[in-house]
Amino acid sequence: MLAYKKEFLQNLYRTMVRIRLFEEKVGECFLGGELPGFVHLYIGEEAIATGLLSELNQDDYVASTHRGHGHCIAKGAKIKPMMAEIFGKSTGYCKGKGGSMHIADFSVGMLGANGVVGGGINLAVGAALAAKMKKSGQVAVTFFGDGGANRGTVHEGMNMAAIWKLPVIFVCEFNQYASTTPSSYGTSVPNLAVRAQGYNMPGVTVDGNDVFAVNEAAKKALEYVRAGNGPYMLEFKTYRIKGHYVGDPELYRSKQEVQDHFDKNDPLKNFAKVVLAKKWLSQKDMDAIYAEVAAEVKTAVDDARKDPYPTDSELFNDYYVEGGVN
Ligand SMILES: Cc1ncc(C[n+]2csc(CCOP(=O)(O)OP(=O)(O)O)c2C)c(N)n1
Ligand SMILES: [Mg+2]
Repeated sequence: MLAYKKEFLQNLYRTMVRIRLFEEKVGECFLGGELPGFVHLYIGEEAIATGLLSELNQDDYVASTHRGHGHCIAKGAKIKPMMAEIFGKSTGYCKGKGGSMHIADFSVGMLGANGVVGGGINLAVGAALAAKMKKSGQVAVTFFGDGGANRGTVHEGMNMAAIWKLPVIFVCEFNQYASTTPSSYGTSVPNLAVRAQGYNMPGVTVDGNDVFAVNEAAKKALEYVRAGNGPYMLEFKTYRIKGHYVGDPELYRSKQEVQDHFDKNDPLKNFAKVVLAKKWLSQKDMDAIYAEVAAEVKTAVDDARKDPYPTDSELFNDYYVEGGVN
């Protein structure tokens, strides 16, 4: 294994813990009846967003999914306005009118979570087309699940990105389920990366619960895409630890199956095992980061609880963005 700078390792851990603790809090608040709408948690998949998006520049683009909190956090969105948005408060990213599945922060290249499965694909392809036309050097990353992989938009987007050699990375988060449907039933091949061949782009399958494997794969993909070779597909194998949404009765799988995955393959524990064994970080280093993030998440929730809801007069504002995205 390669050596990494201490600061980089601390940042990886901080981002993974930030996602984990943010999601645990969101789950708790939802079950406490404090949140409107639906929330889909990213717990167990933290290494993917973290290992991959840590390699992007701030002005590179990300188009996300319904399970988007982790992507937003790893791209640099702030957790206070994220939490406020999920609470429906006027201090949120969309002034409380979007909710969990519409969090966006154009200032850090986050084009938005997306309630439409496969809905982020063509946004990313469009952003990549703009980047290519402007010769800005920016890349676009788009996420989709093992279920979303079967949407037409993925195939349309991949073909267009391939023929026009657009700087897009197509990222499949293969977490074994699409809502209640196991991937073994709903998806034609065990490794979706083979589909990249059909669009004449590289496609690799990587362990998505190993942040180092994710990061190495991300660096290779980015080098290829930034060099102007066209799109690239990354498939990350992972497991959805929580229900499809908070409150999902999960009648389609056993508690034992979930527990086994969490005990044997939690991305945070995997990270800790490596960095402690190699003495890259100490337990003390990690505990300090954990405590700092726990306080940050607590403040975000405390503030979100106190903040006001948008007023009725706000209802028809903000339908369009002045000037668009740069
Ligand atoms: C176009 C569309 N069809 C169906 C849905 C309902 N839906 C929301 S999430 C989901 C499953 C998605 O599974 P996957 O792509 O594997 O992502 P995961 O939830 O596992 O992260 C479905 C069917 C939707 N939101 N949009
Ligand atoms: Mg899935």
